[in-house]
Amino acid sequence: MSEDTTTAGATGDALENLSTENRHFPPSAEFAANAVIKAGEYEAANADHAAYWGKQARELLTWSKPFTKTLDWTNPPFATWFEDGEINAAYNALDRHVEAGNGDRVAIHFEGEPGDTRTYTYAQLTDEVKKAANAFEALGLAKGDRVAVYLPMIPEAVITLLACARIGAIHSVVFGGFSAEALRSRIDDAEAKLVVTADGTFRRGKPSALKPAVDEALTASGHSVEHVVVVKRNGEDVNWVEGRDKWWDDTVGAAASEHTAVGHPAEHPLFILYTSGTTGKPKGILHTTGGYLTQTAYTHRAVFDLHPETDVFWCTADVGWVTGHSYVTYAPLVNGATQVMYEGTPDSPHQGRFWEIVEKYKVSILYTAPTAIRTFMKWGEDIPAKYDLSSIRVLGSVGEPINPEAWMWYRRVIGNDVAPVVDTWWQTETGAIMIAPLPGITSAKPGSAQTPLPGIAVDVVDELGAPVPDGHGGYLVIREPWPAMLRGIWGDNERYKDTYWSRFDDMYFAGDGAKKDEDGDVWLLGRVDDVMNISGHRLSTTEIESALVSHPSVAEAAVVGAADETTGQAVVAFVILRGSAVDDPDIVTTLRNHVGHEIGPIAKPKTILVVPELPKTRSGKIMRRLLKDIAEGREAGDSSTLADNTVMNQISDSLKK
Ligand code: 6R9
Repeated sequence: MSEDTTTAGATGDALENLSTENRHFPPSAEFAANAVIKAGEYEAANADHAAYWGKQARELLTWSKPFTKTLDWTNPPFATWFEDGEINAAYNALDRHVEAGNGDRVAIHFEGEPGDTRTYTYAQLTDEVKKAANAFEALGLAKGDRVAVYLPMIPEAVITLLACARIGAIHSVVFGGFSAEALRSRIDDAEAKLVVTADGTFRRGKPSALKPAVDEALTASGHSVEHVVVVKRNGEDVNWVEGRDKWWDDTVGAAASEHTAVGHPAEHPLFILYTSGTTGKPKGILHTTGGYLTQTAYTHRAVFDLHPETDVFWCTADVGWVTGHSYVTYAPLVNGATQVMYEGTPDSPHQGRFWEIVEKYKVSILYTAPTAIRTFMKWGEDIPAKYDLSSIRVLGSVGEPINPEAWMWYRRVIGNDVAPVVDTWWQTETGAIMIAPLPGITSAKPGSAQTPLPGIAVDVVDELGAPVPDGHGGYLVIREPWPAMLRGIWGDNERYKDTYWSRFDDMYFAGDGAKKDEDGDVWLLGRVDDVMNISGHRLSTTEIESALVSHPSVAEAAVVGAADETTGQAVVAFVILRGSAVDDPDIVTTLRNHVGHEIGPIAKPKTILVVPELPKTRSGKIMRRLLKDIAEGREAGDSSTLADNTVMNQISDSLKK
């Protein structure tokens, strides 16, 4: 880890705050007595981790061919789980619940942003997925083909993903907030044959288009896409390419609802999901079927104390992120739960929308992100106070560290001072939750994810890979393979080894800083690399820098994530302009829009500072640490290793003007 990429400053501050945290919230006797996972589970798992996961795989899933092997780790870092078994993910999420007599149970309560609603029972959702599977096959899609999915949060997103899984096609969801450019690079990398999209969606009461980005992404010749299936959602006019484009209603709508699911090998790829790394090029994280389904289903049940007959689960994540894969598309349905799916933003048409939805559907388990919680805090507690939130039983948090104050507010205001809060740490790469309290067992501590789940071996180590003693901080690692672990980076095994398995011997390096407190509980402290976390979304500093320098007016750019009260971090860019751009009064707006066009609106810098120079080491590395000091309004720290030590003064002088 080079000096300029660590976040030692921020980590140090976080440690200060944590040392004063001594509040504890044990489960009530009643909660503990009715909990799905009871005391003794860690011990049961510790006897033999692989055997424990084998037991979960058999109990939670239906296999068309039972496996005889659990873990194979003879070729690290490439693991296989349940390798000789066969399973169909869609059958597990759908058909088997109908066959078991639960076809009338609601699978999805959909709430559109404009207020339109749809309800799908398990029987209805099964029919829709079968139709989509038939339609996709009729378009020439076969097992192993890739499908790019560029959809809003509407039921067709879940239907598309499950239809792909059913026929063994590999989905690659691209978040609807990403640009045509980002979509194109992901389509090309995975060589997708089909794109599923919509005319658009709604954002804060207005139609917002998606199809034009697909058209733009497919203008270049030589791409792999044969067909584009378009869901009609907002009714706006769209361009149409005859032969290539098909309306969802004309293809899926017209298809037969009979379709037999066959088992796929447990290690058959289920999906690719691109995520930002420390370099400019996003990584296509590859997940396979059996292990992924096992751990997502297990964690959904254990961490949220799911009782599928009575609970109503709502995960607010978009399907464009891993949370929307694991805890919207797969786990809730595999577990036969009833869930809410919401298309829009929390403030449309008013700031009480989330609580209105909780009241309307009697949501009992809510899973959202700290950035949303901090926004609700800012809006004030009189807003949730207007709604009946008494159905809430368990509250989950994911995406970034949750500060103790937000945790306390969440529990008190949304959880009526009784609902356990579970802070869940995991990553696109881990596939499923890895560290979290178990609500019927753990005495919860505000702000800490606390304990690796049964069967998961997490540790915090120092620079050299030695475990740190309790009370100390270091790097978060995972010591053993786990069922939902990524199986690689699409098309790039070397990068997989380099990124995750080369920093420490025989350990997975997560890229996060962490601390063990005096009880041995784990506290997450944020990234230790060049990955930023904006509202729980991962963005790479390098990727945004590349976007900035691709503009003709920019000579050089450096990007940092600066602490932000609401979004956790905010993107701050320092740019050196070329020639006459210096006199252009609109340059900042131009550059923000350029980044929006290159990557997507979420990547637009909150602040762009025009500077004459950037601080660099003698080897030419930008010292982001110093820029971060400026961006966070601090006196810049030690700059003795700069190649030119007048640079920091030049920068601060230029910013005063
Ligand atoms: C699920 C998801 C992963 C990165 C991860 C870490 C941060 C996620 C967290 C958390 C502290 C938590 N992160 N959950 N940090 N506490 N409970 O968010 O996946 O988008 O891949 O991001 O998010 O830094 O490394 P992904």
